Amino acid sequence: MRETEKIWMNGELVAWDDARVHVGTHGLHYGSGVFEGIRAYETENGTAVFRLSDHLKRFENSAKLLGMELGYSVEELRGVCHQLIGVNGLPECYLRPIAFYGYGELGVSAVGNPVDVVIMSWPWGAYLGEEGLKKGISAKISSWQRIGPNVIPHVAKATGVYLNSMLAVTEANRAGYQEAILLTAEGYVADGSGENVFVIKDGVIYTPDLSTSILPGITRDTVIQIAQDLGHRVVEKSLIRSDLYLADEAFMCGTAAEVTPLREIDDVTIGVGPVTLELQSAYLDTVRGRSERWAQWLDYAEQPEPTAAEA
Ligand code: PPE
Repeated sequence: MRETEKIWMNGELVAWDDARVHVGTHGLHYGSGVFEGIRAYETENGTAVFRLSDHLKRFENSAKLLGMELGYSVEELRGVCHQLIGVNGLPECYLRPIAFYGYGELGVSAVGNPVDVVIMSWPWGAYLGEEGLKKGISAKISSWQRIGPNVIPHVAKATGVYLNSMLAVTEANRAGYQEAILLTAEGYVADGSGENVFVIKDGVIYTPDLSTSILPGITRDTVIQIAQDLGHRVVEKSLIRSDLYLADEAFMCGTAAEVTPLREIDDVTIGVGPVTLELQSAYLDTVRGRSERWAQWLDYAEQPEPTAAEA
């Protein structure tokens, strides 16, 4: 990862190298944390963070599901994100808020442990490669099942949950695929290791509904709204692996992955289709502030006051 100047940690801006924790940190031992992934894009009117408040509300909900007190409001964290973008001077970046049970007691119960809250920002290019965005990626249905709603709340973007994703994507990468798609214990299509999944069949766009063990993706919600606005029919329902193999088109989406076509699933070629490319370009126009229709989703960094010479 590319280092930047500062990291915000428990209320203070600290130098990148000084943002450290003790090895006795609860979150390190038990994965007891929650996090977010947010992108800020360069637009004609300066840097804009995409759906910042929605991400921070999900952060707050994730913490609530773990019984964790963040100690900062959404509005306060929003201010921190803007401050960090300013001090790190990045026109485009990925923001990573993370909160975890800290150093206090060890033992699985988190009662009495302090909570550390941190926000990092750094430049992060195309998650699945520039080539992946254009030509699509290959994915493997994982032999690992996606965690169920009564295992760990899948609605929470919790750090420990990502062991599930890590096993799946590592297995897929070792087998020569770029991503993994996880099914639920019942065999329904859930998520990629870090993305939501969509298929297109006979002109209709399908994606697993929120009661399947998926992360309620903000990009998923964005894509659904954009697609409907463009006149497409979007159906949220349970999908099985055959729906993937028989799809006319398929894609994955997420903050990091944006809209990435699924060119191949297991050994079935799907290719890259027109609806996927239409949605990808509409999504990129939206996040880069080129679409008036969705201007409400862009949270612009404060513009510096014009200097006397410019005014
Ligand atoms: N499902 C999973 C399992 C997931 O991790 C993500 C985001 C999504 C769906 C899409 O959610 P959203 O970003 O709100 O549209 N994954 C984040 C972390 C990736 C990582 O490697 O770290 C992300 O895209 O930022």
